[in-house]
Amino acid sequence: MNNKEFTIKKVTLSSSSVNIAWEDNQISHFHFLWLRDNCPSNEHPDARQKIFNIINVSENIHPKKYFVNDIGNLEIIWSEGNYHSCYDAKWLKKHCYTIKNKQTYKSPYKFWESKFHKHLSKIKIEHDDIMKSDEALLKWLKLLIKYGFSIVKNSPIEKKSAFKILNRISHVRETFFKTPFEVINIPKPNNAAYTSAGLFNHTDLPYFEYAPGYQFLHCLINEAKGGDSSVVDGYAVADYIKKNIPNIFNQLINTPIKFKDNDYTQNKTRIIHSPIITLDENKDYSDIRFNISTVGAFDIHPNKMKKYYSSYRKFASLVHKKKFTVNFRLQAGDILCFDNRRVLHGRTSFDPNSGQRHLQGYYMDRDEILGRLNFLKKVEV
Ligand code: OGA
Ligand code: NM2
Ligand code: ZN
Repeated sequence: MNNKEFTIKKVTLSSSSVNIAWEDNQISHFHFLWLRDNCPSNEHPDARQKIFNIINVSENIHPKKYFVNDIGNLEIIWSEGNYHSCYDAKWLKKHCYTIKNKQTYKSPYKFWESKFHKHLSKIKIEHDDIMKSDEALLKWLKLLIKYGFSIVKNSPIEKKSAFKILNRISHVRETFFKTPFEVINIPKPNNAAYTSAGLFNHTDLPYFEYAPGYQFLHCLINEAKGGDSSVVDGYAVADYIKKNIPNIFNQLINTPIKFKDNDYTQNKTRIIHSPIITLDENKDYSDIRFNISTVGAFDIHPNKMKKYYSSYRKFASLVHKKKFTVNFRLQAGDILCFDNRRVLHGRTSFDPNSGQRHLQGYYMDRDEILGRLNFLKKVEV
């Protein structure tokens, strides 16, 4: 039995839409073209992709006949081609754009600051639980969206062993650093990460047009003096700037700056211009792109340089402020997981002669996290 939410009380027609009054007193208007375009038989049953082209009907298409059938679904016989469509009432309600557009946007993100340090148990999750249960996997994915940050505890410490848990989500994003990339100090380093120097809070690979969505740093051993970790919620910083210094916020969302990589081991010179903060279609935060070590010489207009530098310096200063930084030390078997286009990360310098330090890094696209989450949540499309 359908409950009230999905039960059609009454159907009427207006000049361009089918209007449904539901038993829960909600009202939906479905445009004729929208209904014809979304007839379930338009989709290939196996390929699950549309095999109908909307330009094959006219803009004047309308129902010749419509009714609610005896199992409560909407049936329409169209004015063109005598075509018959049957719509599942539940599907219609769930996809109702009249209702959806009345709702105000609710951000999926929860911002955090330094104080979050006391609540890190919220974002910690056991390796073996994720391996064994889809429920734990779902919890992990939700943390990665909500906080953009999670620490997997008690993972094995064999080299490359993080592939197994990452493959519970999906495949990795390959880059020229290879997968995993080895975070150790090496002679003649081709990247600041491959030294024992401290790293300012940053997002990785801002010189890629499409910077990796997520990063996983698997700690195999951390026995050197120093090498402590820091993370900062870039969205929280952006939001602070938006609320407190809106003129600087406007600079940071509207001014593309140069990021570059000219790694001496590569035969590529990567150059990308992008603002530090980008927003999505809901004006929510989308990407933070920031790495002091990888900015090129700015080439913005001379009239704007001075003003831009003060915005840039403000951002750089806030992402290193105590107010926003969560500090901790990675332990062998931890996997530090974060949204690399939201959360900045850094480390203090370490003394390579005092003990060994080795992290293995992996990237994954946001598509994989979101797609897997939708699947496990059984989101209908
Ligand atoms: C990196 C990085 C952090 C660390 O490899 O990009 O930021 O703790 N490493 O070594
Ligand atoms: N590593 C760790 O953006 C960067 O160059 C950060 C990336 C070398 C893959 C470091
Ligand atoms: Zn990094």
